[in-house]
Amino acid sequence: MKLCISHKKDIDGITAAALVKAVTGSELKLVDYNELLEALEGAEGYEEVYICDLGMIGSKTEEELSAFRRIASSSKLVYIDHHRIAPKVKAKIRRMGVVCVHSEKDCASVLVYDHFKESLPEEASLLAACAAVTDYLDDGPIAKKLISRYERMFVYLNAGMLAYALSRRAKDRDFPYKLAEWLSKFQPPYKIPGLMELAKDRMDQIWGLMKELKEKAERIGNLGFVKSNFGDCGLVANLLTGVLGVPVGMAFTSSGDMYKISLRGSEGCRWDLGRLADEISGELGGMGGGHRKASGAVIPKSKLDEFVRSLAERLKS
Ligand SMILES: [Mn+2]
Repeated sequence: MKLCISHKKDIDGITAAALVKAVTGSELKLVDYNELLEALEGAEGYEEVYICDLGMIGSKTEEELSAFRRIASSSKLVYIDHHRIAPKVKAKIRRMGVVCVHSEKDCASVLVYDHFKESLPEEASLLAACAAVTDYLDDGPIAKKLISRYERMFVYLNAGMLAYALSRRAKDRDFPYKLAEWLSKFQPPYKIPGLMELAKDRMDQIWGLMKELKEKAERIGNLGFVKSNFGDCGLVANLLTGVLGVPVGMAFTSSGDMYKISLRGSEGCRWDLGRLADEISGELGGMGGGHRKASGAVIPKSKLDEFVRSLAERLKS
């Protein structure tokens, strides 16, 4: 018996799982980052275990490493990923006898494809190429070569359909498994039953949302902001930058007596939104952080106006 634990939240993780399944016949366990440790607990007793597209969480690294060590002592363990990993941790993993396929330059599916290419049909490269597009790594050294085997738009359109269908079905826990099953048969995505309709539905949602944002969103200087009733604050904040033509978009949604906030930066964003989210939320009794152009925070509801004013002020210079 073989097992593949992979990321369930995006097309890269699901495609990586599908390719591993196609080659090894592995059982699949699709999880989110914070569920890796739990999944590792149930991974004993298999001959081979594959872990794909799941970066280690800083605060849990020690526990994850001891789970790796336990599994590697009785099974073949293969770790295929592209998230940043401390060189020390990577060396530790290798010393345990784990096969570690890692590069930050290509997405997990492309690394899986490359690792198994002798055992995969040519068609599998289309799926890896699509995954690279959805993970913003179409510029990766291996991905570039795979994409160039196809007509460019054929790859981008199939990739977009996969990503949109998945986000349309975000609440359906079985959908990632169904998608992995279809992809493991190497069908071009557009032939997957119902996929185009789901993608179209998602486009309708997004188009409607953009129109709604035009009416509801507010702006102070470089900052556009809106309360999101739609859920996906990251998406809304992202759309806002385009709809209002501002460098920074902010969307927030109610969560108990706190607001959850997402910040997104467009091309012209020259501020570190991760640092700003951390600083301002800290000053207001909340918490936050993230990347330069994508970050988040949680703050007490009463502090919302202050957060907006303070952020807009810092985006002046
Ligand atoms: Mn990925």
